[in-house]
Amino acid sequence: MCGIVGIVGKSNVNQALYDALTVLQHRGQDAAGIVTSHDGRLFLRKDNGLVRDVFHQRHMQRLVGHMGIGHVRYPTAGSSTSAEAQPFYVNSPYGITLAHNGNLTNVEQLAKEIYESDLRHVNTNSDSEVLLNVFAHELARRGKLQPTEEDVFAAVTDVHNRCVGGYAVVAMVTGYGIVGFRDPHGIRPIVFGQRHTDEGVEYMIASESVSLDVLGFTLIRDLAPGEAVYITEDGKLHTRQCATNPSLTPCIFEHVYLARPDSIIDGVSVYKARLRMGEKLAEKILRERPEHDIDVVIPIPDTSRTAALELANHLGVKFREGFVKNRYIGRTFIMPGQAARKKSVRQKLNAIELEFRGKNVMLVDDSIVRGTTCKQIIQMAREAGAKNVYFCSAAPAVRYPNVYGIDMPSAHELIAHNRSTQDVADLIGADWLIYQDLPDLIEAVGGGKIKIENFDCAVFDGKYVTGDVDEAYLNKIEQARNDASKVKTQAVSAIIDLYNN
Ligand code: PIN
Repeated sequence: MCGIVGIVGKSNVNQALYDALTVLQHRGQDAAGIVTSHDGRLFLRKDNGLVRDVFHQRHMQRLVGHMGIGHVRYPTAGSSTSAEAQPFYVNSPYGITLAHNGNLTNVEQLAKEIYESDLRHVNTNSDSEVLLNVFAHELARRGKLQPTEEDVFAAVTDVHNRCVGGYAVVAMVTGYGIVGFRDPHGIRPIVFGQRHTDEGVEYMIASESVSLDVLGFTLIRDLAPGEAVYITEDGKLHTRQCATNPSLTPCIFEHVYLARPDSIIDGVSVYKARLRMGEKLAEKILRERPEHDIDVVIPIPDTSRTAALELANHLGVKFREGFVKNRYIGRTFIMPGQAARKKSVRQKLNAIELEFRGKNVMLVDDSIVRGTTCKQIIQMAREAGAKNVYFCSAAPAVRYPNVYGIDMPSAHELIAHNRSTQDVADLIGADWLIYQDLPDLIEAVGGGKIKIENFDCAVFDGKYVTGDVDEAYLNKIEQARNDASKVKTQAVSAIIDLYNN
């Protein structure tokens, strides 16, 4: 998962891009980048690290220009080098830079076409660089010295015809403008908005509406699935539907955990959706055990708080903060003669004993993925003296891998893959485990004021909306993710060896 932003302003946009990226930091902490354009030149800074660590005064001074795009990256399999930080750049045509959130499922086919037919070179393993080259090729094909909005939209149409998967994209055509577009299923989120300044109207395109709010932009709307928005350097905004068969099936997991609660995606408040998840869970608890003996509802910070609060309200049970999170967790240093050790949950979370001692506690988390963290948290609750530890997941069981750009483990690492609820309860050590039912989650997100009927729920039901994901594809990504984690382990051992020798 990643965060993207693009701004066409009336004065330098470097600070605004930086600020917007800090607001999107929750979408990726692995790498960050900004590119701006001024007088037909572009200026790029990108590296691994948090936004505040990647950009120093000297970098910001160089990032001049009234328009630019930015990116924060989440580590995904095979994308951990700084060469794969975004935005990516191709010089022809016009000088195009691109930042992408999502994942293309036909990347192998595209990479082959780019090399064999489009005669283009791709230098990394990133599907975003492939996407950039497809877009650049399709724009170049128009053969214009100066691209018009018609040319840009035609190129996006061709991108839709060639690329399959989830993608929300911002791309800058140096000296001309910024284009934003969303895949024909609208899997990943993208919005645009405007703000008025003395010099005129400025526009922002971003992954989440919260980055518009914080920078004083007002939301115009989400891009529709398949739609593109093109803002020229002099501030003219054009939109166009570029897909032939668009249909909205946004990723439901954005609402469960990825997005900030103060964002509004496709008209749905993430915060409200999470409140409704809590309400639905409470109803399920009351159906399963009308005579339940829950003494207290305790959220596992931070995402689950909203759902846990409403769950407690609906049960008429006390809501208490039982865990405190360390907001200033430090780095892990590898010392000579020591192996790298992962930070334990205990270093990140600490229990307030008086909320647990002698009580039947209902812990609430947004989801159970690997099950490793929640197992340790349940153990902590027991050590703090809980009588019974019950566990609620605001999302249904995560049973299948994600292929549209969320960094999730491969199937065999998912604790619920091929397992029943009782199996998972036993493995994590819960006295009672309640998962949200999928129809309830869909109703929680899509059943508010704005109705959305279809979502990408593949991690819960194994149905991939792009229709091209089969057993063979899933096996391939399973293998790739395993290999990537092996490479990582080998890299860590190599560093340790270096210290030891
Ligand atoms: C919570 C994010 N949330 C916590 C991510 C843990 C699964 N995990 C998914 C629960 S927050 S486990 O955003 O950091 O606040 O299944 O691997 O145990």
